[in-house]
Amino acid sequence: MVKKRVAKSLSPICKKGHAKIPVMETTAVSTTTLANDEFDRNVPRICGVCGDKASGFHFNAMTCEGCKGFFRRSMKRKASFTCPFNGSCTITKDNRRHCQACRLKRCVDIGMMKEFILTDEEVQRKKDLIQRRKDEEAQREAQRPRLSEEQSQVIATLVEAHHKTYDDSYSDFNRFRPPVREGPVTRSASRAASLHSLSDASSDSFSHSPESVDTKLMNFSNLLMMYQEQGGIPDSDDDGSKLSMLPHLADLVSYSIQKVIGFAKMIPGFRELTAEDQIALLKSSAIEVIMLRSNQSFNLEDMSWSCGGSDFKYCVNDVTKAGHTLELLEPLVKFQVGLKKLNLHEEEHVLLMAICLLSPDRPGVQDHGRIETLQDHLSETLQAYIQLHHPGGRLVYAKMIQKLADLRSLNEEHSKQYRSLSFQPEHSMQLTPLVLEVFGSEVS
Ligand code: VDX
Repeated sequence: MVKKRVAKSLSPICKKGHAKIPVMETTAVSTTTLANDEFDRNVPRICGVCGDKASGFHFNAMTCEGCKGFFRRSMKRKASFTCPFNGSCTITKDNRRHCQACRLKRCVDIGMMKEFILTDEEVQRKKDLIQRRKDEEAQREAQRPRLSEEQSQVIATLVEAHHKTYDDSYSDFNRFRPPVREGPVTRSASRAASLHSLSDASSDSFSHSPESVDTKLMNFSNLLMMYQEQGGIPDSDDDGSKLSMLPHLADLVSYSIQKVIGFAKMIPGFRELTAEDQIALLKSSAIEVIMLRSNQSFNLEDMSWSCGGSDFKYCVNDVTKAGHTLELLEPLVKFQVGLKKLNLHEEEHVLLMAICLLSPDRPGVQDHGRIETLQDHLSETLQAYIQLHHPGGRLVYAKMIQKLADLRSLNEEHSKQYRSLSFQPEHSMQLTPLVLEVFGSEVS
């Protein structure tokens, strides 16, 4: 089959210096494939013959459907026309039917070539090719690996559990003891956290009777409500050791613990663990899950947790007024930034929280094997999800696992600073029974 090189000067389009003309392997130059070529993108879509709206490249020139058909018919019929006028008619959309001779001449002038016209056989071959591609694509789609029914179900359950336990309006925050941002900042905060009093304020937290974890969790929330109703009268004079943000942040964390418990109970398999294992997992992971879930309110622009209005916007400085130091807060903010930048899908975010909660290597867990199986199942679901639904997410899983490692050391540092805080009765009295219970060192 003869392939003609298309001279660059043939069409006005070529003259503009668009370097390459896509001459195809066979003469079967598509009348439509060219339309998708990079090279037509900057070309005005106006028919080079009559000025009508063009539908793409046809037989090597940008033309409308009408002139495409006209050229093909003329060539197939080997027609020869004569101009009734003087052979220099201007062809327009409206008069293009008037002079076939000048219209055809214009076709040739702008570079249309009969060699580009497909024979009937070629047309059929092209149709077959298109159909084959369609079939292949349909087959690929059918063979694409998918999440199992069970995996999809787990994800749906976790997403729903999270929606039920994370309120984006943050309206409940109005029920917490109010935030107070006052007093000498860093000095009092760091002093409070570095003091190691020997008094143990958490010894009077409620005892562990052999009731079910559900009853215990119920007690948690009742106690929290009672505690909240008592409230705390803000002390206006500042002796330098008062942690003005502690009541509010203690209530925020206490409230969040309840939500984490609610979320945990909806993780498939969690409720079937023994009450002891449920408690061991919650006690050791609560702060990590809170740090994870708080990423939803974390704001990269001002590096703060923004939960509506300026009252409920928490910056590092505010947290120092709850007795914590930069030794925790600096890596905590770094963690939040790194996590935020992963741009996790909600599905990934909830799976990460569930995986964190179901870590078998936590102090006090009995049925290590069972928890490991549950966690493995979630990890596989997460990996499959990322592979299938996170474009360019090859490294996302590894980065998420690194975040779990970061959380362990944040947990470690928080425990250390929390211990200092809880050793001081004037501070531990600002905590809630639930916080004392969950972050306390007693084992059930
Ligand atoms: O996202 O040692 C989420 C709900 C919202 C808001 C939120 C923010 C979490 C923050 C910001 C949530 C303030 C300081 C916090 C941080 C996570 C951990 C950190 C609470 C909680 C503190 C180091 C925790 C100190 C707790 C304590 C005083 C008891 O659930």
